[in-house]
Amino acid sequence: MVTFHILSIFPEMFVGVFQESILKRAQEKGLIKINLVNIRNYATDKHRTTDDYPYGGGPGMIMKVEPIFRAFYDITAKAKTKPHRIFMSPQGKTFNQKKAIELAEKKEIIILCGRYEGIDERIREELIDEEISIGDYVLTGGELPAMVVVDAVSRMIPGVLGDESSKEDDSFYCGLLGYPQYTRPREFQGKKVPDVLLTGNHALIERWRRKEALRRTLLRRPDLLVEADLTEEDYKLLEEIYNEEGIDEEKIPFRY
Ligand code: 4FV
Repeated sequence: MVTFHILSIFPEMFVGVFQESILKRAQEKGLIKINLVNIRNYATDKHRTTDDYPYGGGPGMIMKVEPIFRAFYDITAKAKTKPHRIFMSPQGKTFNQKKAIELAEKKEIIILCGRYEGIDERIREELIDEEISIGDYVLTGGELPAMVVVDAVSRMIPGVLGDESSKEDDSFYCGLLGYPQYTRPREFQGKKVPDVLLTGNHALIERWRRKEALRRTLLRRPDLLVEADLTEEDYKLLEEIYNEEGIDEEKIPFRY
């Protein structure tokens, strides 16, 4: 089981998100535990202040150090194992499936959600093990990024996804983008489902899916192909794709 301790001044933002579908069932099955912590509960002044003006001037406000330190100490004191402490910020390493798989091995995870212009630097220095960004853009708070991380990590915990094999087909899980999927009706507005998918010939279907995953990755994310561990069969499929896509192999922007 993974316990997520989420520190925010807007913990109610998470309620709806974690009370639906897969994440709701994962909590019911005891595979994940979500502990929503309101940082304001650790502010001791009568206005329960969690932010203040930046030293040196400048726009906006900064999250104060004391309430966050008290919250971390309180959670860490109660935790069974030493929590892995994450701060969501645009200055962090960009989140990806590899990181989601790694974090799914943890027992206790603290996720600090920033607001305003950010946090007092002493929090980063003393309390944070790693900083994670969900992308190169600036949000109003770290809550949405925290939801993204909890969702992606939870999917990698055995038993959370109904059918474990479904994660094997995930984009990025095997280093490639996903292959095209179809369901009924067999024909829609003249657009037919590829015949191969109706053959029941699993080897043929597997080959087609691998080829389409390679094609999509080559055309949309060639950078991923460099990282992906490709088989001899994959190279043959890529040859076919070059010819079908009229791609001059010489122009292939990378060698693998
Ligand atoms: C963010 C991101 C992000 C920065 C200022 C919250 C905001 C505000 N977090 N990936 N991109 N955070 O934009 O993780 O405090």
